[in-house]
Amino acid sequence: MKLYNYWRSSSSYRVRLALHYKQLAYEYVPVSLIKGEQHQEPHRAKSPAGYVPVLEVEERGVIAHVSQSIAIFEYLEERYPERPLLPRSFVQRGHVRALAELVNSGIQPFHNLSTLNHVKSIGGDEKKWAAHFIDQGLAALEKQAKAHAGVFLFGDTFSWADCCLLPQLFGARRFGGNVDAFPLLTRVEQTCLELPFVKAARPEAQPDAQP
Ligand SMILES: N[C@@H](CCC(=O)N[C@@H](CS)C(=O)NCC(=O)O)C(=O)O
Repeated sequence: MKLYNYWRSSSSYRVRLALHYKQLAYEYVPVSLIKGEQHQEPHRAKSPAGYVPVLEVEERGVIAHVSQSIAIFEYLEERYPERPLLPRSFVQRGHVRALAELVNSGIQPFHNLSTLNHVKSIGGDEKKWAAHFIDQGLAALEKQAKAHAGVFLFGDTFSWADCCLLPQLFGARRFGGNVDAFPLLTRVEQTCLELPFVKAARPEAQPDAQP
């Protein structure tokens, strides 16, 4: 497998967490969002929408490209069910998916690079814009997670919810969000950051990381 990704992209970080948790080997292929490589060939052929991450897989001799981090989670879960990242019960799976979506559709799109560039181009304050949606989204996540949190964001097993939480807190700090206002989220984060597979997936540990 190859992962086309960028060290600081939160959706890329989600997928690295899933791959490292499942102990799946992959080749790291950097795509620089700062240089605009996501919009150029050869990346466009793999992601017509111009996004990272993209997971390249080979099934029965055919190479395929799976994009969108949640779709990649689904692919990995079905293809490699060992070391699951979803609970067994259908209701619990629904709860974990809901936590992941609070981040995936409720926060990250608002601070995506192309969103911020557009806000700026129409005269908006992109930093204030991002901070607003991050604070609002993390408050919703903190509230919703309370009912079922354990050692991790959902129960006592690492899940998709944690794969989305860690990159979102990393992103929140980048954009000046006040993460200390969310004691449950930061407590789970501290626990996760001690785990060796998390350390391996962190942005700072990637080959294209910048100081
Ligand atoms: N919902 C998508 C989001 C993909 C996405 O927004 N990727 C960002 C980086 S986190 C990107 O490639 N942005 C490039 C751009 O906006 O030009 C996912 O979960 O993979």
